[in-house]
Amino acid sequence: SFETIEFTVSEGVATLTLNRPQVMNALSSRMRAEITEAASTLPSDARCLVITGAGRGFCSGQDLTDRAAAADLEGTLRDEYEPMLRAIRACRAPVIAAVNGVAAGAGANLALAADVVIAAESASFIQAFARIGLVPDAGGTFIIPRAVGAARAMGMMLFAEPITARQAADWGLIWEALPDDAFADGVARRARQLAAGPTAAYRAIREAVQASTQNDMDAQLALEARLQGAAGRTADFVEGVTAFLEKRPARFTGR
Ligand code: T3D
Repeated sequence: SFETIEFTVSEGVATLTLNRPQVMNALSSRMRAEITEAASTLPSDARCLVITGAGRGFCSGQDLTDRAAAADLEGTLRDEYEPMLRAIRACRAPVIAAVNGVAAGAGANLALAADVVIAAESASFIQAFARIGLVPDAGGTFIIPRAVGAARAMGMMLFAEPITARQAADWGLIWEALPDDAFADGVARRARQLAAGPTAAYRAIREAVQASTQNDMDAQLALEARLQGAAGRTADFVEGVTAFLEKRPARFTGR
């Protein structure tokens, strides 16, 4: 069972709460393993995964109390961070990062690995790495320049200052920033929406968008055709078209 995260499933929505609030949910080795396990073994009734933080922060990145001078950073990234990020990107169901408070270092990049990032207005994103003499990791140098362009990515990483949730939304780094008092309801509404959606099509959409960062146009067209072929054979597609023709909302089952 989990020690560093809370994991619940309710009405199709799995919620993973980073749960070391006394250290702003800093990532320990154990926490990385638990996030990886939870995201890669989602129960079959879960059709959306929400990742959020307990207390006033989202995640403060690597647990720095863990880091003696001789820590093997390369090995930690390869053996612990990479599987965690891949588990999120390859999760069977769409992933929402519900950024309730500050997201720093690998904690920011954990959030940005999600499919949809919703932040409370009081939250912020810090590429804190350079402050302690490190390089942004956990996928940050892949995701951030593609999202906001090189100029803003460089500024974020070199100055290592907090970017407000509003700024992050204005730059296209995240989906939206919500007033704090509307945050929980806003996240719940989007989570319910995704949990009631065509899960197989969502997975294919995520795969296509992720692949678009590496593919050329021809490869991407071929991928779209293959994924659409599979989507066209799902029960949800039949239901979607039938509901449209019957002028009623679709009742997707995720298959
Ligand atoms: O393997 C490898 O090491 C390579 C991988 C690296 C990945 C990384 O993520 S490197 C970057 C690591 N993270 C940081 O550098 C961020 C460090 N934290 C902060 O800059 C600030 O704490 C925050 C901006 C996140 C929040 O600031 P604030 O003022 O709201 O809170 P605070 O008072 O600084 O923090 C509250 C407590 O959490 C405090 O403990 P205390 O004084 O109450 O006993 C603080 O020490 C603790 N805490 C915060 N972040 C971490 C942490 N403890 C351990 N590790 C942390 N990352």
